[in-house]
Amino acid sequence: MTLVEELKWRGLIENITDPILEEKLNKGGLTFYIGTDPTGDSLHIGHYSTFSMATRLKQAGHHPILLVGGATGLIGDPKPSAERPMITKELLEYNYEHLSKQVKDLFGFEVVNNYDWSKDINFIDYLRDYGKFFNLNYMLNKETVKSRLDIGITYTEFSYMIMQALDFLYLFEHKNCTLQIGGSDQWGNITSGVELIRKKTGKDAYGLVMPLITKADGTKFGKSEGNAIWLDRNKTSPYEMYQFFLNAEDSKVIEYLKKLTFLPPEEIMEIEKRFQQEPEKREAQQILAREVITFVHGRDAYEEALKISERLFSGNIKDLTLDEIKDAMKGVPSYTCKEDCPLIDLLVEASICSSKREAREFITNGTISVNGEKVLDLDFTVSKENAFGKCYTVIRRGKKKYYLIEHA
Ligand code: 629
Repeated sequence: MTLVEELKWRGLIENITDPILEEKLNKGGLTFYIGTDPTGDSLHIGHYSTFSMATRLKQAGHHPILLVGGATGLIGDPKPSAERPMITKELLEYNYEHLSKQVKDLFGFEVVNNYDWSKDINFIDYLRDYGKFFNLNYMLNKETVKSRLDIGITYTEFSYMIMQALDFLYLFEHKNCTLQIGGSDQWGNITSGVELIRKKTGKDAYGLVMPLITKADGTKFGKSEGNAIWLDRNKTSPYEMYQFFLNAEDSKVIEYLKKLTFLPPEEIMEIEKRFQQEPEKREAQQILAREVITFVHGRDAYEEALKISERLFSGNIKDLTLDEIKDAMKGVPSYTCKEDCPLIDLLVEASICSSKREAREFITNGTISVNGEKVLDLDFTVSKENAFGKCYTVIRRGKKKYYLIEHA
């Protein structure tokens, strides 16, 4: 397979600005860039999916530049739903530092900041040197702007595409960067740059966009219980990430393997065959989790996540350290217990059971375990003394439902 054939097979190309780009991609040697705005202090799995494309191109002999938008982040890329609240310059700087470090550590790309070349452009020159190249009808026809016309868009956000176009022109002229890539939501911004370069220099530059990854119902991929899956392990632990991928939908998991991992096509096809025969084994999900977590957090973190997951599943919770328990219990329902409490009462208070009658029934039929041990004694008391580290009691109802009791 050529590079382009492989990218198509993986479903990573939604659109390109010129068919000739395919040849250039197969040949190697292009300098290209992808940009991100420092609107948060960490990348999330959505960014990972597009940045890993940059890694693929790098592996095929192209040179990536990662732009972190110290200037564009101050303006805000218009999103279809509403104007973005402006973030302070201090917060932007804080995010910038974290993001650029994260990208360097994770992907090892050269990082540039568009603030460096945008900050000194004076307003009159901006209108004379660049504004003249942007026809209003052209701008109004861009998807992002069109979708905002009825609800409203400020002049500030309306100007965003010009800023991004200036970046492309700058990198074209100063770093011989001839290609910009991004998710499909970036098509309008990228084509603005291609046009500007053509009008200003008479030369060709190219754009490539990837489809945005979705769940089976078409909604955004990368959230668990409404929270984003972050690449910063202090915001999303490797174990949480493990659970997220383990729960990938059967109808989507092969697509995710193609788009998010670097496993060679033959291997993915083999996994797909085995998966079709025994989907209940969830082997494809396990491999997906292994590959992404190993890339993002390293082998050790992956193995620890796996260990936590296996011990929770088999009920061997006693073998986990206090930190691992904390990690594992992030996001499970929790309840703070002020003093030692009969299990029956606690089950109701912590909403683990709906009534004392139900609590009694669950205990008697062996559905409830406390800190990894089945409890059949109706008079059992949950105590701080017997809690993990005198802090946490873990209650399991049935095979999978975990609850965390914190002892105050
Ligand atoms: C200046 C800023 C540039 C080029 C790009 C940019 C950022 C761009 C943007 N990107 C998204 C982001 O910052 O808003 N205007 O969160 C995000 N991106 C990765 C993918 C994306 C996109 O970082 O392109 O499609 C998500 O997968 O939404 O000169």
